[in-house]
Amino acid sequence: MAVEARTKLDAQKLRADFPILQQEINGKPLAYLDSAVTAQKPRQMLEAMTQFYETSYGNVHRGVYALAERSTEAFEGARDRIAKFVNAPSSRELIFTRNATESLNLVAYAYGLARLGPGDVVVVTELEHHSNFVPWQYVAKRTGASFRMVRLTDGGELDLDGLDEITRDGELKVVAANLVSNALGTVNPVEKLTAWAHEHGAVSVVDAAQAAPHRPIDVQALGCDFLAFSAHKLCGPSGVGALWGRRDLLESMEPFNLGGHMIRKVQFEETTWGDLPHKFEAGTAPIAEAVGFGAAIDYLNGIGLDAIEQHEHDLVAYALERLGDVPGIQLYGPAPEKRAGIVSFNMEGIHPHDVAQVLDWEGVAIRAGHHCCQPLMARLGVSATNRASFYLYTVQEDVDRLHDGLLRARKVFG
Ligand code: 7TS
Repeated sequence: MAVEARTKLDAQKLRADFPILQQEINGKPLAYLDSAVTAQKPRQMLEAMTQFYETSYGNVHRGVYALAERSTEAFEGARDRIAKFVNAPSSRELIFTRNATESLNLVAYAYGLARLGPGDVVVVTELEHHSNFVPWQYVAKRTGASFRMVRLTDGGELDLDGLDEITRDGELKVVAANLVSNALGTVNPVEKLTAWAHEHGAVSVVDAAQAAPHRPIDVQALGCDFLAFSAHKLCGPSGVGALWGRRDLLESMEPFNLGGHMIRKVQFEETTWGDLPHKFEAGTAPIAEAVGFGAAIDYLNGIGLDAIEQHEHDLVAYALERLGDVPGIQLYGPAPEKRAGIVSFNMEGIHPHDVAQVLDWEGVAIRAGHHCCQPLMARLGVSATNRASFYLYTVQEDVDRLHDGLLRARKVFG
Protein backbone atom coordinates (compact mmCIF):
# COMPACT_ATOMS: atom_id res chain seq x y z
CA MET A 1 0.00 0.00 0.00
CA ALA A 2 1.33 3.43 -0.90
CA VAL A 3 2.07 5.63 2.05
CA GLU A 4 1.64 9.32 1.41
CA ALA A 5 4.45 11.19 3.06
CA ARG A 6 4.19 14.93 3.41
CA THR A 7 7.31 16.48 1.91
CA LYS A 8 9.01 18.71 4.42
CA LEU A 9 10.86 21.63 3.05
CA ASP A 10 14.55 22.02 3.78
CA ALA A 11 14.86 25.68 4.80
CA GLN A 12 18.59 25.44 5.28
CA LYS A 13 18.99 24.30 1.68
CA LEU A 14 16.52 26.87 0.32
CA ARG A 15 18.49 29.69 1.96
CA ALA A 16 21.13 29.22 -0.73
CA ASP A 17 18.57 30.58 -3.24
CA PHE A 18 18.44 33.95 -1.43
CA PRO A 19 21.56 36.07 -2.06
CA ILE A 20 20.57 38.70 0.52
CA LEU A 21 20.67 36.15 3.32
CA GLN A 22 24.33 35.38 2.66
CA GLN A 23 25.58 38.63 4.23
CA GLU A 24 26.43 39.77 7.72
CA ILE A 25 24.69 42.65 9.48
CA ASN A 26 26.59 44.38 12.28
CA GLY A 27 29.16 41.60 12.07
CA LYS A 28 26.56 38.86 12.60
CA PRO A 29 24.82 36.57 10.14
CA LEU A 30 21.45 38.00 9.12
CA ALA A 31 18.36 36.54 10.81
CA TYR A 32 15.60 38.09 8.72
CA LEU A 33 12.43 37.81 10.78
CA ASP A 34 10.30 40.40 8.99
CA SER A 35 8.89 38.47 6.05
CA ALA A 36 5.34 39.65 6.82
CA VAL A 37 6.40 43.16 5.86
CA THR A 38 8.05 41.91 2.70
CA ALA A 39 9.67 38.64 1.69
CA GLN A 40 13.21 38.24 0.37
CA LYS A 41 13.88 37.28 -3.24
CA PRO A 42 15.21 34.01 -4.64
CA ARG A 43 17.82 34.05 -7.37
CA GLN A 44 15.40 32.25 -9.71
CA MET A 45 12.96 35.16 -9.59
CA LEU A 46 15.70 37.78 -9.94
CA GLU A 47 17.16 35.96 -12.94
CA ALA A 48 13.75 35.66 -14.60
CA MET A 49 13.36 39.45 -14.43
CA THR A 50 16.90 40.11 -15.67
CA GLN A 51 16.52 37.67 -18.51
CA PHE A 52 13.20 39.23 -19.49
CA TYR A 53 14.76 42.71 -19.57
CA GLU A 54 17.77 41.44 -21.50
CA THR A 55 15.91 39.42 -24.13
CA SER A 56 12.19 40.17 -24.33
CA TYR A 57 11.34 43.61 -22.98
CA GLY A 58 8.81 45.75 -24.79
CA ASN A 59 5.45 47.27 -24.01
CA VAL A 60 2.56 44.83 -23.96
CA HIS A 61 -0.55 44.57 -26.16
CA ARG A 62 0.55 47.32 -28.50
CA GLY A 63 3.21 46.27 -30.93
CA VAL A 64 3.39 43.85 -33.84
CA TYR A 65 7.15 43.42 -33.74
CA ALA A 66 8.88 40.42 -32.16
CA LEU A 67 9.83 42.03 -28.83
CA ALA A 68 6.34 43.35 -28.21
CA GLU A 69 4.93 39.91 -28.91
CA ARG A 70 7.46 38.18 -26.65
CA SER A 71 6.77 40.66 -23.91
CA THR A 72 3.01 40.25 -24.19
CA GLU A 73 3.38 36.49 -24.13
CA ALA A 74 5.50 36.57 -20.96
CA PHE A 75 3.16 39.06 -19.28
CA GLU A 76 -0.01 37.12 -20.11
CA GLY A 77 1.70 33.83 -19.26
CA ALA A 78 2.40 35.22 -15.80
CA ARG A 79 -1.24 36.26 -15.47
CA ASP A 80 -2.34 32.71 -16.34
CA ARG A 81 -0.09 31.16 -13.71
CA ILE A 82 -1.06 33.67 -11.01
CA ALA A 83 -4.76 33.08 -11.77
CA LYS A 84 -4.17 29.35 -11.48
CA PHE A 85 -2.32 29.88 -8.19
CA VAL A 86 -5.59 31.08 -6.60
CA ASN A 87 -7.70 28.67 -8.69
CA ALA A 88 -9.50 31.46 -10.54
CA PRO A 89 -12.02 30.10 -13.07
CA SER A 90 -10.53 32.40 -15.73
CA SER A 91 -7.37 34.49 -16.02
CA ARG A 92 -9.48 37.36 -17.40
CA GLU A 93 -10.68 37.77 -13.83
CA LEU A 94 -7.14 38.41 -12.61
CA ILE A 95 -6.23 42.09 -12.68
CA PHE A 96 -2.72 43.40 -12.21
CA THR A 97 -2.48 46.27 -9.72
CA ARG A 98 0.38 47.91 -7.84
CA ASN A 99 -0.23 45.97 -4.64
CA ALA A 100 -2.92 44.55 -2.35
CA THR A 101 -3.73 48.06 -1.17
CA GLU A 102 -4.56 49.21 -4.68
CA SER A 103 -6.58 46.03 -5.29
CA LEU A 104 -8.71 46.76 -2.23
CA ASN A 105 -9.10 50.42 -3.18
CA LEU A 106 -10.22 49.32 -6.62
CA VAL A 107 -13.06 47.32 -5.08
CA ALA A 108 -13.95 50.02 -2.55
CA TYR A 109 -14.13 52.73 -5.23
CA ALA A 110 -15.41 50.85 -8.27
CA TYR A 111 -17.85 48.62 -6.38
CA GLY A 112 -18.47 50.28 -3.01
CA LEU A 113 -18.80 53.91 -3.99
CA ALA A 114 -21.29 53.09 -6.73
CA ARG A 115 -23.45 50.61 -4.81
CA LEU A 116 -23.62 51.79 -1.21
CA GLY A 117 -25.97 54.26 0.37
CA PRO A 118 -27.85 55.12 3.57
CA GLY A 119 -29.38 52.03 5.17
CA ASP A 120 -26.58 49.76 3.87
CA VAL A 121 -23.96 48.14 6.07
CA VAL A 122 -20.26 47.63 5.36
CA VAL A 123 -18.45 45.28 7.71
CA VAL A 124 -14.74 44.90 8.40
CA THR A 125 -13.00 43.18 11.30
CA GLU A 126 -11.04 44.48 14.25
CA LEU A 127 -8.05 42.55 12.84
CA GLU A 128 -7.83 44.38 9.51
CA HIS A 129 -4.73 45.97 8.11
CA HIS A 130 -5.47 49.66 7.37
CA SER A 131 -5.57 48.73 3.65
CA ASN A 132 -8.80 46.81 4.17
CA PHE A 133 -10.16 49.15 6.82
CA VAL A 134 -9.63 52.75 5.75
CA PRO A 135 -11.02 52.41 2.18
CA TRP A 136 -14.25 50.92 3.55
CA GLN A 137 -14.54 53.45 6.35
CA TYR A 138 -14.06 56.21 3.77
CA VAL A 139 -16.54 54.81 1.27
CA ALA A 140 -19.10 54.28 4.04
CA LYS A 141 -18.70 57.93 5.11
CA ARG A 142 -18.96 59.17 1.51
CA THR A 143 -22.11 57.17 0.80
CA GLY A 144 -23.88 57.37 4.16
CA ALA A 145 -23.67 53.59 4.69
CA SER A 146 -23.09 52.34 8.18
CA PHE A 147 -19.62 51.00 9.02
CA ARG A 148 -19.38 48.06 11.43
CA MET A 149 -16.67 45.84 12.80
CA VAL A 150 -16.54 42.16 13.79
CA ARG A 151 -14.85 42.21 17.19
CA LEU A 152 -12.09 40.03 18.57
CA THR A 153 -12.28 37.60 21.45
CA ASP A 154 -9.64 37.80 24.16
CA GLY A 155 -7.97 34.83 22.47
CA GLY A 156 -7.31 36.91 19.34
CA GLU A 157 -10.01 35.26 17.19
CA LEU A 158 -12.97 36.84 15.44
CA ASP A 159 -16.13 36.78 17.53
CA LEU A 160 -18.72 35.40 15.11
CA ASP A 161 -21.41 35.51 17.81
CA GLY A 162 -21.78 39.23 17.15
CA LEU A 163 -22.81 38.82 13.49
CA ASP A 164 -26.58 38.73 14.03
CA GLU A 165 -26.50 42.05 15.82
CA ILE A 166 -24.67 43.62 12.87
CA THR A 167 -27.29 42.47 10.37
CA ARG A 168 -30.00 44.18 12.41
CA ASP A 169 -28.29 47.47 11.61
CA GLY A 170 -29.40 47.64 7.97
CA GLU A 171 -28.91 45.88 4.67
CA LEU A 172 -25.61 44.00 4.60
CA LYS A 173 -23.73 44.91 1.41
CA VAL A 174 -20.01 44.29 1.89
CA VAL A 175 -18.05 42.03 4.24
CA ALA A 176 -14.30 42.70 4.06
CA ALA A 177 -11.89 40.51 6.02
CA ASN A 178 -8.37 39.19 5.88
CA LEU A 179 -7.62 35.51 5.60
CA VAL A 180 -4.47 35.81 7.71
CA SER A 181 -3.84 38.69 10.10
CA ASN A 182 -0.51 40.43 9.62
CA ALA A 183 -0.36 41.53 13.25
CA LEU A 184 -1.29 38.31 15.09
CA GLY A 185 -1.00 35.66 12.40
CA THR A 186 -4.55 34.47 13.08
CA VAL A 187 -6.05 32.39 10.28
CA ASN A 188 -9.58 33.76 10.02
CA PRO A 189 -12.75 31.79 9.19
CA VAL A 190 -13.29 33.58 5.89
CA GLU A 191 -15.49 30.77 4.51
CA LYS A 192 -17.94 31.39 7.35
CA LEU A 193 -17.90 35.16 6.87
CA THR A 194 -18.43 34.66 3.14
CA ALA A 195 -21.38 32.32 3.75
CA TRP A 196 -22.86 34.92 6.11
CA ALA A 197 -22.32 37.68 3.52
CA HIS A 198 -24.01 35.67 0.79
CA GLU A 199 -26.91 34.67 3.02
CA HIS A 200 -27.68 38.40 3.26
CA GLY A 201 -26.98 39.25 -0.39
CA ALA A 202 -23.66 40.99 0.37
CA VAL A 203 -20.31 40.53 -1.37
CA SER A 204 -17.27 39.09 0.36
CA VAL A 205 -13.93 40.86 -0.10
CA VAL A 206 -10.91 38.88 1.07
CA ASP A 207 -7.56 40.46 1.82
CA ALA A 208 -5.13 37.62 1.14
CA ALA A 209 -1.96 39.76 1.28
CA GLN A 210 -0.69 37.76 4.21
CA ALA A 211 -2.31 34.43 3.32
CA ALA A 212 -1.23 33.98 -0.30
CA PRO A 213 2.48 33.60 0.57
CA HIS A 214 1.84 31.02 3.24
CA ARG A 215 -0.96 28.60 2.36
CA PRO A 216 -2.76 27.30 -0.72
CA ILE A 217 -5.52 29.67 -1.86
CA ASP A 218 -8.61 28.57 -3.76
CA VAL A 219 -11.07 31.35 -4.50
CA GLN A 220 -13.70 28.84 -5.57
CA ALA A 221 -13.46 26.89 -2.31
CA LEU A 222 -13.44 30.12 -0.27
CA GLY A 223 -16.54 31.19 -2.19
CA CYS A 224 -15.52 34.87 -1.99
CA ASP A 225 -16.25 37.56 -4.59
CA PHE A 226 -12.96 39.48 -4.55
CA LEU A 227 -9.48 38.54 -3.37
CA ALA A 228 -6.45 40.85 -3.12
CA PHE A 229 -2.74 40.09 -2.74
CA SER A 230 0.76 41.49 -3.39
CA ALA A 231 3.73 39.91 -5.16
CA HIS A 232 6.38 41.30 -2.82
CA LYS A 233 5.18 39.21 0.12
CA LEU A 234 5.51 35.98 -1.84
CA CYS A 235 9.09 36.30 -3.09
CA GLY A 236 8.10 38.45 -6.06
CA PRO A 237 9.13 42.03 -6.83
CA SER A 238 7.60 45.13 -5.28
CA GLY A 239 5.34 47.30 -7.46
CA VAL A 240 2.87 44.63 -8.57
CA GLY A 241 -0.15 42.97 -6.99
CA ALA A 242 -3.33 41.30 -8.08
CA LEU A 243 -7.05 41.45 -7.66
CA TRP A 244 -9.18 38.46 -8.48
CA GLY A 245 -12.87 39.23 -8.86
CA ARG A 246 -15.96 37.34 -9.98
CA ARG A 247 -16.39 37.99 -13.65
CA ASP A 248 -20.03 39.14 -13.53
CA LEU A 249 -19.18 41.64 -10.79
CA LEU A 250 -16.08 42.98 -12.57
CA GLU A 251 -18.05 43.30 -15.79
CA SER A 252 -20.81 45.22 -14.07
CA MET A 253 -18.40 47.69 -12.45
CA GLU A 254 -17.19 51.02 -13.78
CA PRO A 255 -13.40 51.39 -14.18
CA PHE A 256 -11.20 52.64 -11.35
CA ASN A 257 -8.40 54.35 -13.31
CA LEU A 258 -8.96 56.00 -16.68
CA GLY A 259 -6.57 56.53 -19.60
CA GLY A 260 -4.68 54.47 -22.13
CA HIS A 261 -5.19 50.78 -22.71
CA MET A 262 -8.47 50.44 -20.77
CA ILE A 263 -10.71 51.75 -23.55
CA ARG A 264 -12.58 50.26 -26.47
CA LYS A 265 -13.33 53.49 -28.34
CA VAL A 266 -12.69 57.12 -27.50
CA GLN A 267 -14.69 59.90 -29.10
CA PHE A 268 -15.24 63.45 -28.01
CA GLU A 269 -18.80 62.66 -26.93
CA GLU A 270 -18.19 59.37 -25.20
CA THR A 271 -15.69 56.66 -24.32
CA THR A 272 -16.43 52.96 -24.01
CA TRP A 273 -14.44 50.50 -21.91
CA GLY A 274 -12.30 47.57 -22.97
CA ASP A 275 -12.89 43.95 -21.98
CA LEU A 276 -11.62 42.33 -18.80
CA PRO A 277 -8.98 42.50 -17.52
CA HIS A 278 -7.91 45.57 -19.54
CA LYS A 279 -10.79 47.72 -18.31
CA PHE A 280 -9.03 47.86 -14.93
CA GLU A 281 -5.45 48.16 -16.20
CA ALA A 282 -5.05 51.74 -17.40
CA GLY A 283 -1.57 52.88 -18.46
CA THR A 284 1.65 50.94 -18.94
CA ALA A 285 1.54 47.87 -16.74
CA PRO A 286 4.25 46.77 -14.28
CA ILE A 287 5.48 44.50 -17.09
CA ALA A 288 8.74 43.02 -15.83
CA GLU A 289 7.30 42.98 -12.31
CA ALA A 290 4.40 40.82 -13.50
CA VAL A 291 6.92 38.46 -15.12
CA GLY A 292 8.80 38.33 -11.79
CA PHE A 293 5.48 37.71 -10.00
CA GLY A 294 4.92 34.70 -12.27
CA ALA A 295 8.45 33.44 -11.61
CA ALA A 296 7.89 33.78 -7.85
CA ILE A 297 4.71 31.71 -8.16
CA ASP A 298 6.68 29.04 -10.07
CA TYR A 299 9.28 29.05 -7.31
CA LEU A 300 6.68 28.64 -4.55
CA ASN A 301 4.83 25.94 -6.49
CA GLY A 302 8.12 24.08 -6.86
CA ILE A 303 8.43 23.95 -3.06
CA GLY A 304 4.72 23.42 -2.41
CA LEU A 305 2.42 25.71 -0.44
CA ASP A 306 1.44 22.83 1.83
CA ALA A 307 5.08 22.34 2.77
CA ILE A 308 5.51 26.09 3.40
CA GLU A 309 2.43 26.17 5.61
CA GLN A 310 3.67 23.18 7.61
CA HIS A 311 7.16 24.66 7.98
CA GLU A 312 5.77 27.92 9.35
CA HIS A 313 3.44 26.09 11.64
CA ASP A 314 6.39 24.13 13.09
CA LEU A 315 8.40 27.34 13.52
CA VAL A 316 5.56 29.15 15.29
CA ALA A 317 5.06 26.27 17.69
CA TYR A 318 8.81 26.25 18.37
CA ALA A 319 8.96 30.04 18.80
CA LEU A 320 6.00 30.22 21.18
CA GLU A 321 7.59 27.56 23.34
CA ARG A 322 11.08 29.04 23.18
CA LEU A 323 10.04 32.67 23.79
CA GLY A 324 7.61 31.68 26.55
CA ASP A 325 10.47 31.52 29.08
CA VAL A 326 11.82 35.03 28.38
CA PRO A 327 11.24 37.08 31.56
CA GLY A 328 8.57 39.80 31.17
CA ILE A 329 7.39 38.72 27.71
CA GLN A 330 3.75 39.02 26.73
CA LEU A 331 2.77 36.99 23.68
CA TYR A 332 -0.33 37.88 21.64
CA GLY A 333 -2.51 35.81 19.34
CA PRO A 334 -4.07 32.37 19.15
CA ALA A 335 -2.66 28.85 19.52
CA PRO A 336 -0.05 27.79 16.95
CA GLU A 337 -2.44 25.57 15.00
CA LYS A 338 -4.66 28.62 14.35
CA ARG A 339 -2.00 30.91 12.97
CA ALA A 340 0.51 31.46 10.18
CA GLY A 341 4.21 32.19 10.80
CA ILE A 342 3.79 35.36 12.85
CA VAL A 343 4.56 35.99 16.52
CA SER A 344 3.65 39.32 18.13
CA PHE A 345 4.85 40.20 21.60
CA ASN A 346 5.83 42.92 24.03
CA MET A 347 8.58 43.03 26.63
CA GLU A 348 7.46 44.50 29.93
CA GLY A 349 8.95 47.96 30.48
CA ILE A 350 10.84 48.10 27.15
CA HIS A 351 9.51 50.02 24.17
CA PRO A 352 9.17 47.81 21.06
CA HIS A 353 11.50 50.11 19.10
CA ASP A 354 14.22 49.63 21.74
CA VAL A 355 13.77 45.87 21.57
CA ALA A 356 14.10 45.95 17.77
CA GLN A 357 17.20 48.16 18.07
CA VAL A 358 19.01 45.74 20.39
CA LEU A 359 18.05 42.86 18.09
CA ASP A 360 19.50 44.74 15.12
CA TRP A 361 22.87 44.87 16.93
CA GLU A 362 22.64 41.08 16.91
CA GLY A 363 21.79 40.90 13.19
CA VAL A 364 18.17 39.98 13.95
CA ALA A 365 15.60 41.98 11.95
CA ILE A 366 12.06 42.21 13.34
CA ARG A 367 9.33 44.82 13.02
CA ALA A 368 8.23 47.11 15.84
CA GLY A 369 5.17 49.32 15.51
CA HIS A 370 1.42 49.20 15.05
CA HIS A 371 1.73 47.10 11.87
CA CYS A 372 -0.90 49.29 10.16
CA CYS A 373 -3.43 47.83 12.60
CA GLN A 374 -4.27 50.69 14.97
CA PRO A 375 -7.80 49.43 15.73
CA LEU A 376 -6.26 46.12 16.83
CA MET A 377 -3.61 47.90 18.94
CA ALA A 378 -6.44 49.80 20.67
CA ARG A 379 -8.19 46.49 21.36
CA LEU A 380 -4.97 45.06 22.83
CA GLY A 381 -4.49 48.25 24.88
CA VAL A 382 -1.01 48.95 23.44
CA SER A 383 0.36 51.44 20.93
CA ALA A 384 2.77 48.98 19.33
CA THR A 385 4.12 45.44 19.47
CA ASN A 386 7.20 43.59 18.33
CA ARG A 387 6.57 41.15 15.55
CA ALA A 388 8.73 38.32 14.27
CA SER A 389 7.54 36.70 11.05
CA PHE A 390 8.80 33.62 9.28
CA TYR A 391 9.00 32.26 5.78
CA LEU A 392 10.30 29.29 3.86
CA TYR A 393 13.94 30.35 4.46
CA THR A 394 13.57 30.80 8.24
CA VAL A 395 15.41 28.24 10.36
CA GLN A 396 15.12 27.35 14.05
CA GLU A 397 18.48 28.99 14.64
CA ASP A 398 16.93 32.36 13.68
CA VAL A 399 14.35 31.85 16.44
CA ASP A 400 17.10 30.91 18.89
CA ARG A 401 18.93 34.12 18.06
CA LEU A 402 15.71 36.09 18.58
CA HIS A 403 15.37 34.44 21.98
CA ASP A 404 18.97 35.29 22.94
CA GLY A 405 18.57 38.84 21.64
CA LEU A 406 15.53 39.33 23.86
CA LEU A 407 17.54 38.21 26.89
CA ARG A 408 20.15 40.79 25.90
CA ALA A 409 17.47 43.50 25.60
CA ARG A 410 16.31 42.54 29.09
CA LYS A 411 19.87 43.01 30.36
CA VAL A 412 20.39 46.35 28.56
CA PHE A 413 17.08 47.87 29.63
CA GLY A 414 16.28 45.76 32.69
N1 7TS B 1 -3.24 43.46 4.06
C1 7TS B 1 -2.46 42.79 4.92
C2 7TS B 1 -3.04 41.72 5.77
C3 7TS B 1 -1.11 43.12 5.00
O1 7TS B 1 -0.32 42.45 5.85
C4 7TS B 1 -0.59 44.15 4.18
C5 7TS B 1 0.85 44.61 4.31
C6 7TS B 1 -1.45 44.77 3.27
C7 7TS B 1 -2.77 44.39 3.25
C8 7TS B 1 -0.97 45.80 2.33
O2 7TS B 1 -0.09 45.23 1.42
P1 7TS B 1 0.67 46.17 0.38
O3 7TS B 1 1.53 45.23 -0.39
O4 7TS B 1 -0.39 46.81 -0.44
O5 7TS B 1 1.44 47.15 1.19
N2 7TS B 1 1.40 44.34 5.55
C9 7TS B 1 2.35 45.02 6.16
C10 7TS B 1 2.85 44.65 7.42
O6 7TS B 1 2.48 43.67 8.04
N3 7TS B 1 3.72 45.53 7.80
O7 7TS B 1 3.81 46.47 6.85
C11 7TS B 1 2.97 46.15 5.82
